[in-house]
Amino acid sequence: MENYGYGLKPRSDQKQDGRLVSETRQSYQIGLVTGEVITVKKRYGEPNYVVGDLVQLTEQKGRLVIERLLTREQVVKKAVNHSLKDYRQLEASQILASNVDQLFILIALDQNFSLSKLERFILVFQQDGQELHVLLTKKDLCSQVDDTLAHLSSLYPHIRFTALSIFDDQSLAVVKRQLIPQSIGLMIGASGAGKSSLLNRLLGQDLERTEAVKKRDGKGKHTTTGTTLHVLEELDYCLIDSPGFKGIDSQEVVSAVSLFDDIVALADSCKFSDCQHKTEPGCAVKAAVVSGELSKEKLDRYHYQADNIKQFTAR
Ligand SMILES: Nc1nc2c(ncn2[C@@H]2O[C@H](COP(=O)(O)OP(=O)(O)OP(=O)(O)O)[C@@H](O)[C@H]2O)c(=O)[nH]1
Ligand SMILES: [Mg+2]
Ligand SMILES: [Zn+2]
Repeated sequence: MENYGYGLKPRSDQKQDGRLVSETRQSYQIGLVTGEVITVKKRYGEPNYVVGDLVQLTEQKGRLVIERLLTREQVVKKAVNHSLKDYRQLEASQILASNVDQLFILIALDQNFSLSKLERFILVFQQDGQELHVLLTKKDLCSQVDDTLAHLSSLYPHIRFTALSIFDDQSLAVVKRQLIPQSIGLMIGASGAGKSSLLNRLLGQDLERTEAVKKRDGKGKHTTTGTTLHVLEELDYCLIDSPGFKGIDSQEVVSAVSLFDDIVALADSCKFSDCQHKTEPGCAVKAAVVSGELSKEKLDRYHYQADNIKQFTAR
């Protein structure tokens, strides 16, 4: 099978399609079926386009411009940063990327690793129609990789966890095998998690800038400032690098089901439909902990997230 650029199919009717690759204040970079990337000027009054959008181009005064949006599905919204006081600032352009088939959440296995942060990423970002992978980066900095993986997999057996290091070719090969050809993947995670480093290793060249984390607190320096789609030619894959999140709150309702499907199912049998599984009588979830069907740790994790996420819903 022949590979075409940017996941585009050639059209016979003279129309030219493009894939939005990145943007600056004044222009968009658009990938073409030929593999070429062109710059098109933003036009006053046109809608906002986002990385991953499939667009139709048209010639105007001898230059290509975006005529219309063709496909924007499977969008990933930006995490909300509540330090932004201005609501309009919050509302502006909430989409991080579109047409995302596979979502990669990156969390570093360094001294800042936190189970609750990992859970929050999954709860906020997992959605139907997108394959989720959790990549535990910097495994070379962790002395208990196997124990951590075993613990995570026992708590959340339906989530795919992969530990990797950019210095370990074998783990990079595992990641490569996860990339479904002719699909688009998006990497998200905190600053310093190693998104750009992984991208560079998969590309085989350093196209994204990377920077050491701060010595003081081990946090990243917000090195990547824009969202950019890169083509991994060998794998016939588009991978999007994104800027690290400052916080991971959501303005939308966060459902328990992506992480706590077992508790959601058990809750159907609780006496009260709004049971919190704390002190209520007739609680099927607590009964399951007593019988050993559900681990106490899993219920503790559930309570922790339910108490800390503003718009948490038990379904
Ligand atoms: N030890 C170790 N360091 C790594 C690994 N992956 C990335 N790093 C380092 O972590 C630091 C941050 O990596 P980046 O790739 O810039 O992180 P990022 O997620 O792109 O960060 P932002 O662009 O700020 O969101 C760099 O110094 C990398 O060299 C790894 O597997 N092991
Ligand atoms: Mg980066
Ligand atoms: Zn209950």
